[in-house]
Amino acid sequence: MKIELKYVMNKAGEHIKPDCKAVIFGHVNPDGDALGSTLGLKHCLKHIVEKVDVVLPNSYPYFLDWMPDAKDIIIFDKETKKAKQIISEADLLFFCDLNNPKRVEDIAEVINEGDNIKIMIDHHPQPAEFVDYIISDTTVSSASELMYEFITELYGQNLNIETATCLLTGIITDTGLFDHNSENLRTFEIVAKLLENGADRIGSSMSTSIVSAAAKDNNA
Ligand SMILES: [Mn+2]
Repeated sequence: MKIELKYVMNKAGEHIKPDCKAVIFGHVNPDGDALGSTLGLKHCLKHIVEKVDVVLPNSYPYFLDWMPDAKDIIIFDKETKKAKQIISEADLLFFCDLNNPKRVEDIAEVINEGDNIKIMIDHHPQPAEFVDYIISDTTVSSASELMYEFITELYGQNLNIETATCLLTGIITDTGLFDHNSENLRTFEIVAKLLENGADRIGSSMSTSIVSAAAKDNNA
């Protein structure tokens, strides 16, 4: 990992404190990587900060329902009032698997209302400068892969099973079971580390099989 990226990770990490309230956002029409990166971070931070929630602009596909804490995700277009309240009280806002406030749709209107620090963790090109810290790497397979680097840089190699499972799902779904975006050997090293930490390989792979089957159905 580039030294500059490590530096930004550590600078952003200085804001993560035990009395913090954090909200983690993923992109509209969430996929496996959006849930993987956001829920992966949530399962790490819930042992570190006072409160942490995942808020998504709209619903995620039914086949990601099994993911740890997926049912606790706050869907902004359904629970707008509750979501706005939580966002206004947050000290830390994380933007995962997205590079532009347009990708969170109506949520973008409320992210500047509270006194908060904004951190982006993403792999899409040309990140927009709407956050305090841009942790961006377009060479990684997925936001979940970059999230692994972020979490382990700050907190070491031991991940809980839920975090490992969520990050593995993000990597497997964004690479289409290593069919694309996975020419980098580092991806496979990280997958090995996630499996060592007890990641649920079957759940992660199953989600990808369903995505592939749905894509074939649509093309038929
Ligand atoms: Mn992604």
